[in-house]
Amino acid sequence: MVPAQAETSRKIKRRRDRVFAIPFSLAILLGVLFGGASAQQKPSSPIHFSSRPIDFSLDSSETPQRHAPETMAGGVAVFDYDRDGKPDIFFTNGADINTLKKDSPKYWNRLFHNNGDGTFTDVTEKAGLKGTGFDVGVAIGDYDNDGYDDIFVAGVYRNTLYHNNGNGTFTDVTEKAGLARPDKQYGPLWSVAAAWVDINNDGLLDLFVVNYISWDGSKEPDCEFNRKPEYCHPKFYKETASQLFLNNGNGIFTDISEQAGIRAHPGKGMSACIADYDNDGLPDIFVTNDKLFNFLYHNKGHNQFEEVGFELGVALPEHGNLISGMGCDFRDLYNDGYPDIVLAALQKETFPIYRNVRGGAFEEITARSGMTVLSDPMSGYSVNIADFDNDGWKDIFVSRGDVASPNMAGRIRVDQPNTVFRNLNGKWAALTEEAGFGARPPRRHRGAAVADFDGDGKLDLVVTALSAPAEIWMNDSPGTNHWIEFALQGTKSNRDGIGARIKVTAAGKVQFNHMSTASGYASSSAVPVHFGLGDARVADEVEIRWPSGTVQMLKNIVADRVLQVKEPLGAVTVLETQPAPARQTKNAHAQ
Ligand SMILES: [Ca+2]
Ligand SMILES: [Ca+2]
Ligand SMILES: [Ca+2]
Ligand SMILES: [Ca+2]
Repeated sequence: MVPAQAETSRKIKRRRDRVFAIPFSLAILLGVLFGGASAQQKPSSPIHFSSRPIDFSLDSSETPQRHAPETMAGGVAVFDYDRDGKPDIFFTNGADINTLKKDSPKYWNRLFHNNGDGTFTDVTEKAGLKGTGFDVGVAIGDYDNDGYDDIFVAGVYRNTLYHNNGNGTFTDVTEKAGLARPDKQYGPLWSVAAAWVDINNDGLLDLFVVNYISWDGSKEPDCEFNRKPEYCHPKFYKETASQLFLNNGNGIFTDISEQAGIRAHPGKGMSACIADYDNDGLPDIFVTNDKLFNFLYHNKGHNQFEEVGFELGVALPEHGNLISGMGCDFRDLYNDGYPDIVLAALQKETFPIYRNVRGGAFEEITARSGMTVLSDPMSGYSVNIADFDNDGWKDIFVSRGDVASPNMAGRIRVDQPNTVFRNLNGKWAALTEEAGFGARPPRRHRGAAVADFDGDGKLDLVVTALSAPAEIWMNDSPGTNHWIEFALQGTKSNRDGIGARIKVTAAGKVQFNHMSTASGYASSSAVPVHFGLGDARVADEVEIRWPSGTVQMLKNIVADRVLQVKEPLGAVTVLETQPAPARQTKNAHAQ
């Protein structure tokens, strides 16, 4: 870099720093700085994002030795830790790979408070969330039902449960909760992800922990590319088993992995996503594995699961080859009431889509839906299913990038841009440059979470990338479609309403979603359940089936707002909300 260029880039950096601190509306006007669409120049793509900076860089301690955890970091969560109605951001971060200690602030996990104007303030130190070890995944859930969402962090050899004290601080309660014990069989595990799920609908969130491979940094296998160390194929490492911890309700968890039928299935787990695929009222668990078949744990009740991946057709893609299963999401793409599965994998493996056929089986429709052709050249980590253009059809965001180190850049595309796949009634349009993702350099993207950061009803994204700044993508899609969000409050059910299934009928169209904070790679999105409504200004009928079994009906719900919904105490209730006089954006209530 010649000095003149260096000077220019420093100036640009200073300008960017300033933009970070200025109000959101002005930042939109200056959006052209980031290559996004300016206020004058409306994007033509139906789904479009503009880049915003945030002062976090993921540091996984990349070394020339290429230790496996270095390329698997980067979980991120969105959740409203202080209950001010605006989703905040928590990033996990690495540590020194040799000591597995965060011996520098560059390795700290970070909590950012959402100021509401598109800017975020780092509140990590006050919150007590710096962390201690090499962290990877994060799962958000209010495990003690006190109204404040808590944080589970999955890491290499050490997981952490942080209790949210409700005053902006968190306490590490891992030991007390019984979650700090090394596994009897496997010893210290490398956990990459977790999911909060109330497996027995007793109102207490249980914890499913996804463990990856058996790893010892001092015994790393020798893998090379062009005579340089390279990250090894997972076949060089032994499998480990996932874990299921039952919430006893007194702040203590019991490991029931063995009795529950989870332990009998060791794998190389990468992510877990949750849905009740057969609509029997019990949440089921899908687990992706790296170069192994996927698992689908059917919940049989009484804290028992059976693994039905092969039986139901989700273990492998139809070509029958093992793929590098990465992140997943498990939601209804076809508005038929049965949640479908999407997972990300590496190039030449495609991003498989399994369509749920009335709860009894899954049909792989990757090729038929056009996804094979679109995703074959891509590598991806996170999958997040959400309706980004509010047309009533859920789209698929994939954070892209390869597992390989930059040394392999001559052979494969290591750094990649992100892509959103727009749902065209079951077919897909891959939007990359069109969606604005070319505004930032391609990276090895990892974790991703979805939230409406600025309250405009358009779902935004936060994405991490290895050895690079995190990315905020503000949704500035051009349409004026309507939307509604449900912020659930369980009473008999868990406070977060995780597992609640919502059916919305608007202008004769029916759609479904459910509350789950597990989506993406190592990531968690703990936000209200979002529906795009297209032209409809009113949701005519809303049916909420709570995990307790309570069915709640709401009628004539005016769109374009977040509706706070409390689980009623009666068995079945029908409530109508009066249409609001003017277009309101926030804080309507139903009970
Ligand atoms: Ca709590
Ligand atoms: Ca089920
Ligand atoms: Ca859509
Ligand atoms: Ca937004």
